[in-house]
Amino acid sequence: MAEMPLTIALSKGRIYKDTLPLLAHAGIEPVDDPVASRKLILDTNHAHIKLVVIRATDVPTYVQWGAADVGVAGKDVLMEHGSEGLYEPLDLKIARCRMMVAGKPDASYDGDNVRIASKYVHTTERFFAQRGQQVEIIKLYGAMELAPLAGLADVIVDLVESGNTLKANGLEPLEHIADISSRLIVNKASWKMKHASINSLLQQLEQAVRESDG
Ligand code: PRT
Ligand code: MG
Repeated sequence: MAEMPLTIALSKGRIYKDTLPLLAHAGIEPVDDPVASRKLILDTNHAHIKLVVIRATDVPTYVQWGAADVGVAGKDVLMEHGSEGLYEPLDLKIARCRMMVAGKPDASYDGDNVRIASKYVHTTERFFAQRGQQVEIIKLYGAMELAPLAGLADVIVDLVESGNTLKANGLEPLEHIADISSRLIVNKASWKMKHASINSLLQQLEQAVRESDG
């Protein structure tokens, strides 16, 4: 019996790089390199398994709509996108960082009328609403660190790994919001329809994570 086709959505960059060894552990290897080939759909060593390489923020959308059966997405992206139509069965423990409030060392952001720049507008809104603070959120698409320096915002909400980017711009992490890592996500209908192959992939990835998370 031919196996049912399986599409896996990944983003280029650190998620792709860190997911490859986990997939290899599950016996899945891409035939082309997405950077060299510029292909968006990559064949693998299994005829029925394809990888699609898309923007990190688009991965939950592809999986939610079933255009990909499974995907790998950062928890930051998932918190912002919401989990409709998705299961999140496995923490892959890759691409780890923290979501933080950051700003100038003397920044104050108590009370209302605080302006916060971020690409995570929903997550930021929820975080401050939970402690009863109504803030003004300015949506940015990149270079968040510039916002406090340019007087656009009092503080930012962004991802911090080493802290070097903040430091290079005279900013500091001020408050922890969430620990971030990448998660395996699965389309809910695919989970039912393709249960055998997705479950076997899940188990192999689980084992790969256990072995690499020493
Ligand atoms: O194009 P776009 O930037 O929107 O997305 P992308 O495809 O480039 O995604 P990518 O590769 O930047 O990030 C994919 C995922 O990696 C994110 O969704 C996170 O879950 C995870 N991740 C882990 C990070 C970082 N660490 C990280 N350090 N994503 C981004 N950063 C950035 C951060 O935004 C800041 O600009 O790195 C800078 C901080 O790093 P340090 O080491 O200087 O603190
Ligand atoms: Mg990026």
